[in-house]
Amino acid sequence: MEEKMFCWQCQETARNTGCTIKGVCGKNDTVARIQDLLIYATKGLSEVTTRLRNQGEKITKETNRLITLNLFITITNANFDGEAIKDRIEKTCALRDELIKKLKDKTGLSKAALFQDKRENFEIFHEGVGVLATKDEDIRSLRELVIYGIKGISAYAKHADVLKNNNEEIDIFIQRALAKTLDDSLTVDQLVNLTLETGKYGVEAMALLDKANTETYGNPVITTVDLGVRNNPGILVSGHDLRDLEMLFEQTKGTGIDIYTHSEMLPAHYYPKFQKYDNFAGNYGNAWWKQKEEFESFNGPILMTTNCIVPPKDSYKDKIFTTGSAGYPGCKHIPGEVGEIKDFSEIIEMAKHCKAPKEIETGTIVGGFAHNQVIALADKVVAAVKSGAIKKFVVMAGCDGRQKGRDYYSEFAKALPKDTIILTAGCAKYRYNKLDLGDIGGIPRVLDAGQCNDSYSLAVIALKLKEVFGLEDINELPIIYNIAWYEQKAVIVLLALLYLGVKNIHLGPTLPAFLSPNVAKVLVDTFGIAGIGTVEDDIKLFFE
Ligand code: SF4
Ligand code: SF3
Repeated sequence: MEEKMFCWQCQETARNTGCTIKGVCGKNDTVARIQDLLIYATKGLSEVTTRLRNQGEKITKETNRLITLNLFITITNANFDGEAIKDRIEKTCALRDELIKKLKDKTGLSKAALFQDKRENFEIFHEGVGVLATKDEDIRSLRELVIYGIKGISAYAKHADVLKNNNEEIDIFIQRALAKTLDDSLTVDQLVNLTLETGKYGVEAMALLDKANTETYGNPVITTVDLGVRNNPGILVSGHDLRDLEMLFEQTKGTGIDIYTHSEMLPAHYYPKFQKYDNFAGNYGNAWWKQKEEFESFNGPILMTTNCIVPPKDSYKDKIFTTGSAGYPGCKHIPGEVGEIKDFSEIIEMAKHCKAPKEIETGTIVGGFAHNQVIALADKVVAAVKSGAIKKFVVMAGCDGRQKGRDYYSEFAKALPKDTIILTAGCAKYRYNKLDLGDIGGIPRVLDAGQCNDSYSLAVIALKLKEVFGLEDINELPIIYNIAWYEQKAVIVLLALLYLGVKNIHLGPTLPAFLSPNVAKVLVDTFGIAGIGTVEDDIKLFFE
């Protein structure tokens, strides 16, 4: 049956089965169909590039970039701008048509690689496009798991790319894997293997981004971040793109405009290079889903560099600017390709005429515990473990979201025994990073490594501890994994951890709707993946 839309890629999907009328995130059915078509066209282009590589042709960086950005744009809450997405479908199909001319053998190309339609039809339902086009529920589940994983990889690869770090092997994998999602001859077992391979490239992409970030901005250091406000007008920056933030800092030098971070931009404070800017004022507010109240009281313009956008209220919509993968109809998009300097003057000009932000909280939080900093403290940490002062580490990385059930994470953090340390990354931290959970011999009980991509840092820390304690297996460490997910970057973090051999990860607040019962069983049987229960039951499960 033809659906208006079908999307189940995030944790908040309707009834935990799928959004079919309108997205819980605010994505309407038209934009959902246009996004589906963009993914379809991108799969077709990837089939062609993969064939060309097999015939010995080189694929340009521009083509690789087009593909990663197409994927990134369709991540939850990144881009709601149907017309901008239609532009990309046109671009993708035109490029594909050029490349098809170079193919020596055009036999057996999929419908996606041959798809043609007029722009005015991009928003109507197309047979064979979208999640439900795959009829077998296990194949569908695995195909989508792979696609969501590579959306996450694409986001991280894009962030590394703007910092002049790329690894073509990652692009080759992305395109090969996308082409495989069109291949009806693949079995469930082959797709399970492709899923695990996706995890491998997830590790590569996060390692690449870690290298890019630390080589460009220095290794994160322990940092105290202000939560209050100053008296100058400000610009609030959200999302994950550090290069955009850097360009904005360069352009606001001497203007009297302060820069604040929101949600996933908080970890920018931990990098030595950003600490040099004296107009770097602090972090304003909480996780992405609180933006309706917090953007209003901020008073100044807001730059969304990536996901997560909540459809804005009219009261501040004209102050929202998007760039990169982000987009929202009616909000100004600041253009700029990889390597170009973006022009943020309109945002800066607007800020000059705005009131200073209204203070919504005071105090500070501490972060900057990425791998280099934690390893520098290794002696102290190891001594605390050996003395019994630290009994367990609890990895509570991932995403935050608006669902009520997420109170679990604040309550779980509060209920943890006092001799446990929380290792975190991603916006999940906002559920417990202001609870004053204290410290153990000077080591804070919440160690924030950074953004969701810095979950890689947590894996590096775990591997280092394994080495220091002389253990054979990462799972022998006193580490519990209780991870919260929301969008597709968390999917790649999960697949990356599985690839690194981490077992018994608890995933919540609900298990992904896109896991069919059989695929969920494979994850449970092979990796010990489990959901969450009540705080009381889970504390018993982990500690008794
Ligand atoms: Fe629904 Fe999530 Fe898809 Fe939005 S991204 S339409 S909330 S499943
Ligand atoms: Fe958060 Fe969107 Fe996922 Fe990057 S900002 S962790 S949800």
